[in-house]
Amino acid sequence: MASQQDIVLHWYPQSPYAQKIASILNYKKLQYKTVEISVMEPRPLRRPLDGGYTKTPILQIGNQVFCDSKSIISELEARYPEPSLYPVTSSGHSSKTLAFGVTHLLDTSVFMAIPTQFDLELLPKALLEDRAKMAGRSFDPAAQKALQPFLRLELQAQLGRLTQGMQHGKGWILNTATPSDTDFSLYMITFFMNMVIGEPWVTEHYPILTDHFERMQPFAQPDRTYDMADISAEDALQIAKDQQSVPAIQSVGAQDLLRIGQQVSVTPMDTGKTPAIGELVALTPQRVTIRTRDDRTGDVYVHFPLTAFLVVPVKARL
Ligand SMILES: N[C@@H](CCC(=O)N[C@@H](CS)C(=O)NCC(=O)O)C(=O)O
Repeated sequence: MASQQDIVLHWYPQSPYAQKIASILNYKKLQYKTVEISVMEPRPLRRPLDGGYTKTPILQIGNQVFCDSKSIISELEARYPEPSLYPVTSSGHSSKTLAFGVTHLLDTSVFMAIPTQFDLELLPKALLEDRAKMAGRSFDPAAQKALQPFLRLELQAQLGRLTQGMQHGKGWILNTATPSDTDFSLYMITFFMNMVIGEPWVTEHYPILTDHFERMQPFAQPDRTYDMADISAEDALQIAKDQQSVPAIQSVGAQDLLRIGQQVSVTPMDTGKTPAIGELVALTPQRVTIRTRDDRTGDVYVHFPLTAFLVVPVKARL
């Protein structure tokens, strides 16, 4: 292992998922660097680090790169367990299973209901085309505008159910003494709604969400992210090259399906279905790790969660 590995968040500030990860880095009092990337593809200088994965954020630690917030969070929690994102509940049980369920709901169904409220006519055409490609369908701004009030009813139905057990001024979603992963996801949801629909609407209709968002501020410390050194994409590649290490992961199972050393593709199963391709170096029940190589970076190990990702030998790509 390299003795000192820099943590580098590849983000753009408008990305709710990137804000979630930045807030967790801040909560865990970690020192990190940021690379501000473009809000859309192409990102040629990110490619040597992500193997082809196109979503945001990714977290680089030396020459190890973690893709998708699930893999980023599990790595951060393993390396820096305190303060934990999975505190025990008031009844003394682990919050992990609950966090998996409610965070999943927030990150999928609730999250996807929010961009329906964008005024697509105001977005740059190139960005719209990029997001249509990511979603795997075309966008019709006029049709979306006509449907918007009806789609808002659906969003409000979800928010109404979500907030029914919350208490104003106190408590965390999973009944823990300190915020859990799920509170950071809800923070991200409110951040996203404030950006898309506007803070006054959110506060008028869901004062409980604004209250939760405000109570999260001292933990998430959004201003602290800007105190971190912002480096160039080239500097991030150099960090990978200078800080070479081999991950110590014991592969478990599935050897009958996938062979260590073979070329595999790793593809998100929801949106942004662009495969990352590399040599399979490790597979565990929760994680897949591939290796890519580039003159600018040396070996890069790219880690993905297995939940919501499909790993197949390259010949049988999705
Ligand atoms: N499942 C992913 C979702 C990440 C995601 O959807 N990110 C959005 C930005 S918040 C994205 O990648 N947008 C397209 C892009 O940045 O090119 C995660 O948990 O990290």
